[in-house]
Amino acid sequence: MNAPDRRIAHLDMDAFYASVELLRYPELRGQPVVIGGRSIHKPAERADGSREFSRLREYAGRGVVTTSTYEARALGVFSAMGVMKAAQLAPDAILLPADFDAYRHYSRLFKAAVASIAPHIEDRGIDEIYIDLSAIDEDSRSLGTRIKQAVRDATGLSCSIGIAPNKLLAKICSDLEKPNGLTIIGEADIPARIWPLAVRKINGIGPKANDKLGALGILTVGDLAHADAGLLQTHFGRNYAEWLHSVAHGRDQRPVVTSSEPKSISRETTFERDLHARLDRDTLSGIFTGLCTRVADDLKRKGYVSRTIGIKLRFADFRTVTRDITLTAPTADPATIRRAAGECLRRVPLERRIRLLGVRAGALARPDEAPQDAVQHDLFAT
Ligand code: TTP
Ligand code: MG
Ligand code: MG
Repeated sequence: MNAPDRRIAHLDMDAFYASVELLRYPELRGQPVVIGGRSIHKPAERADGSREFSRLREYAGRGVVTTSTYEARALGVFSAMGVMKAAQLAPDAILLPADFDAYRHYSRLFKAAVASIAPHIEDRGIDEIYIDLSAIDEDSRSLGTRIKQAVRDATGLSCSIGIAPNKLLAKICSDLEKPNGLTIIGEADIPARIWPLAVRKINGIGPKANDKLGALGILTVGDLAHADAGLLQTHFGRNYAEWLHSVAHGRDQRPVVTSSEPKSISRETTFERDLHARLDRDTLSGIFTGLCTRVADDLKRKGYVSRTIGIKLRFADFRTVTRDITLTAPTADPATIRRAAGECLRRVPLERRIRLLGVRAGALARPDEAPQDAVQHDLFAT
């Protein structure tokens, strides 16, 4: 059973990055627009003040689609698809580079707008939150409508909200009527609304579990709810089997955790062509320093210092390695991060060409929580 008095909302912004771009370029409304270009794809301003946009068909490179408008999705273009592939499906779609500062700005705005109505919020990333509505005495439809309006007033953007007895169901529901959805379900609606859905709609059933369930003939949440407990245990182990069974019945007790702090801040980049550690040394070094600077900027902007610096490398053969290092004192200083990341890099054999490079700052703390005695130099513990 779910606790009888809980009412949880999940709110997710619609086509978030793309929608923020449409605020800036309203003439693109109604068109297929894809976020995923580089800065050269920024629109050029003509003499008469109108803008000239890049089209997908002009793109060459290995970038992926970050997100797309619903008009682009109708043409088959979705997040994580290669931009070149997307260009085959929608050559005339508009291509724009990402502007993370703008997205972070609107992220803060929409969260503040929700907080003005319902302050019990769990931050789940740039465009989504859980909201515990249990203490608010107002019916779900009117409250949900009011929150959506507050988000629109503050940002000009639309979102979709699911309201349900718990986080699991709320998350599923916010997706059911996207975009601009408001989906409200109670316990009694589970068979009709949740059971027909594919099992991968459940947050926590990843591609592997999804495939395994499929092989057992378990395709929908309803199939899962009615699956034999012994069969599930045999294939998934006791804990996961029990979890599968309970989520299929829409049960979830997890609380809405108000101040969720990020565990790490990272930046990574996939190169236009695979780079060689020695032959492309200068290029690599410049990119590496740039990543460190961006991580340092992110830390400062978000108000954190970090105690572990790590790197990620993906080679041309897609093998991925990571290394990290613990500092003796936390930092947000780009030079310190660059030196620590350099230490990590020296611990990786670099015979193969490199496809992707990333820098991560972990073990985050607020500067005022960090010990003040260490100066930000020569901090390497290892
Ligand atoms: P999502 O909420 O998953 O997607 P969305 O807001 O673009 O569209 P939807 O209406 O379906 O919610 O992700 C939020 C933002 O995160 C998205 O606008 C861009 C970014 N993102 C990535 O950078 N890579 C990804 O693979 C995905 C899925 C999203
Ligand atoms: Mg979204
Ligand atoms: Mg989201």
